[in-house]
Amino acid sequence: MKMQDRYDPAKVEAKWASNWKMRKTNVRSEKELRSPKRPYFNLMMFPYPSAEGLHVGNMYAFTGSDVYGRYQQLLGHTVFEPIGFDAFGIHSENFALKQGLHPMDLIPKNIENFTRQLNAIGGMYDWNHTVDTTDPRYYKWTQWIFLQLFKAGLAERKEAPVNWCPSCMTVLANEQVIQNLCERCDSAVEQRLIAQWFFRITDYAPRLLENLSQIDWSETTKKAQSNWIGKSEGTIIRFPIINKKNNSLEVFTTRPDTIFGATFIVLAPENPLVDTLITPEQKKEVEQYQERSRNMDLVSRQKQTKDKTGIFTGSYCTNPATEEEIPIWIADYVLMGYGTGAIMAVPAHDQRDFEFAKQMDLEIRQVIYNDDLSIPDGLTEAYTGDGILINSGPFNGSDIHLSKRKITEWLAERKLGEAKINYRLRDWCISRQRYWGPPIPIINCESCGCVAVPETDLPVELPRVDRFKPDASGISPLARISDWYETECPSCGEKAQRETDVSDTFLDSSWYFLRYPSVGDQDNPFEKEITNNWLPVDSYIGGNEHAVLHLLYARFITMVLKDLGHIDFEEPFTKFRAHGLITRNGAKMSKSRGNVITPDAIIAKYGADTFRTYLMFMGPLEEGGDYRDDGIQGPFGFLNRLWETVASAQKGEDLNPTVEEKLHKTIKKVTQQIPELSYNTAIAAMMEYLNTLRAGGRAISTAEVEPLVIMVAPFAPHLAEELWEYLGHNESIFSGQNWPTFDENKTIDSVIKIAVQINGKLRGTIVGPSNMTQADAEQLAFQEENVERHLEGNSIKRVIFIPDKLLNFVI
Ligand code: ANZ
Ligand code: ZN
Repeated sequence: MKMQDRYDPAKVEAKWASNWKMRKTNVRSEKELRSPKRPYFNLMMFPYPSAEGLHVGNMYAFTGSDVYGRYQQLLGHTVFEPIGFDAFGIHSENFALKQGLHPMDLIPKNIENFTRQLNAIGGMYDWNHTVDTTDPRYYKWTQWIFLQLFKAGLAERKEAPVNWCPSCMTVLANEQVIQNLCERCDSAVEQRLIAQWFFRITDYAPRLLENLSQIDWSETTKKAQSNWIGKSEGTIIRFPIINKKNNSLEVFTTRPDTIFGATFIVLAPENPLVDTLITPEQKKEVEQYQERSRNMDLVSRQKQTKDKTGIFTGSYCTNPATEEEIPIWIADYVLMGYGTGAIMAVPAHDQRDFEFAKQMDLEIRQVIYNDDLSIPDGLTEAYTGDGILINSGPFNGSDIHLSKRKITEWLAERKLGEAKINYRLRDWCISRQRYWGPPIPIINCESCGCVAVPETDLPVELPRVDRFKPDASGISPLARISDWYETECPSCGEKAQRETDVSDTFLDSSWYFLRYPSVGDQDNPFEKEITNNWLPVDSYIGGNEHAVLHLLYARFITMVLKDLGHIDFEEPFTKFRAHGLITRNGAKMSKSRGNVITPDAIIAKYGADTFRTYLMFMGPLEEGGDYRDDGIQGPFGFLNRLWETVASAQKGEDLNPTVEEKLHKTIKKVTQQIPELSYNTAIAAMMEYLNTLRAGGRAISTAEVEPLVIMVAPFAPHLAEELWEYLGHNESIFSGQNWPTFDENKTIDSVIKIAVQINGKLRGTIVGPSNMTQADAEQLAFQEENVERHLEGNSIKRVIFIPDKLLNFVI
């Protein structure tokens, strides 16, 4: 074969795209799925196919993951790299509404466009194993999963206060409310009481938290999950209610040590106990206040504002520690959904209680003392620091940490309380009163209650409905179609009605990775043998915005499926790395700024290989980077020079000694940096090597260029294939274990000398490789007799180390 002298990316890329397709390079065959050789499941987050097409942010994430997958393939793994479409949900539905289209017409078009773009970027996608969550052959199994949870008692319908977005006209999960606003449309969120389906993810809170220590995930992601799960160790304390025999109210506190300072009680306005506590005089005001807080969302109620509101119920209870009568109030800063929906207020040591007490003129009694505090003047704000107990009867003088335990024990002995672990995590509300989702497979029967649709009747297909716009009633659009929802009860055969809510898109994406290798199986959601071969996922790279939504739900569903005996592992993703974000010329990329990059135009101009290489060259993948419009020239020049160099290389095995040393160093560096996702430094090392190779205008041998072609392959796969073929190989560069190896000895620089001083006086020299660490240099210095003698009996105060030059001990 002959090479053109000029690098023509469009031609090369078209050739290899069709070649891969023809040779099925990226498709895992039935045989490979069943008896794979060194299988490696390389996952990336599947996109929702928007009408705008893929943006640079998507491309960045997909390329970052694809580079990793291709690298694994070159190491000799059989890599499975599927992609699919998360096409249900409010994004698509809202867009369709805006454009006056039907999602059933819109989605296939978008998927087609996405597929074209995904192919253009050169990912090694296995298109024989793709999923579209809106395909009944897929959501049949999403519904099946719902039924497994339902049958296991993990799905339940209950009335619950929910976040309601008046603009999207839908319920939002807590995770979708950002500072009181709807994540999607920025409208202020309200609270509503609706019957909803919940998954009991809270049952799994301890395990979801504990397992975090066993999985290799980005620290930031693990931290976000652990905060979200929010384990809190505290005490339940019972306060007997005055004039109500044998009745007491329970509070949850993390500060039982402050009980002697609890001067009043506050209940959440919606706490059912309130009704039994209101005295006739207070009835009107309390009910007005309850009404008022019903209209507030849960998020802003937790805000730290100085203005506290609340109403006295008229009732009192006894503080079991002081035996004093203290008033019971209601206030919206106490939430029903956490702890017991009631708190003991300790204004001296809790800031919210402090502000409330100031506002309502309630007693503030200090019970923790610390030298920094002056008691006589009183507190100007809550004191939340360390200290010892005062005004606390038998516990005076003991420190707060010890007192927490002692007071909890003291209460437990009197049956007034006990230790309790609480979690912030709430149950997962999975029903949506919208159209564009899989119908929840339940039939509501008057006599039998909620009955599961028989598995043999799945899928419950989403009918094509033209009036799918939600309205303010909060009732699902499907509830308008009696033809669809009128049915028979599978249990008693009487007239019954289908559930008209659809499920959350996060349910669709909680198990898609399980489906990929088993796509096409009509009888099982995932086949046992294939699943065991390929799962759990080896590497998952995606956005950290999914840390507490998708990634937590996927872990939960996997754990449940394990417990129900459907799979053998409980953590879906062995390794997860969160990629960073990219900006453009320093600013966030957004449509409103008009600075969004259209990948198509850049690919048309420079080719996908240059675009990929540039994206990966911007910075470490986990940190993201800044897209500078002129930045692409560097990588473009690099690939052009590589082309030229290979085209002019002479067939031969000879390695120039300088080149050889540089080559081994480069292989070492690239091999170390790729798994760290420091693609930018790997690319920089390859650029340097190419410069070394081309320096001096000497003749270059094919043996000198071939390893570079392989190392470039994850970044510029089409170009690498073309050069590989040119170098005389018939098989794809990705078809074998082609990654080059390095010889450690050849990566060591010629030896250097370092002067060793003690208090500035030369006492010896050490000899070793350049770039020695301080620790290594010290190690060698201590072995020098003269140095050792001068150091003996002295302690080293300071060490000055100048790499490759000097080591000075100050004694
Ligand atoms: C008395 C106390 C004294 C408290 C003190 C704090 C400081 P975490 O760590 O988040 O679990 N609390 C309990 N239930 C609540 C609810 N439903 N709504 C609002 N606040 C609630 O926080 C536990 C603390 O948050 C509890 O400990 C309680 O206030 C408050 F010096 O009880 B504490
Ligand atoms: Zn029935």
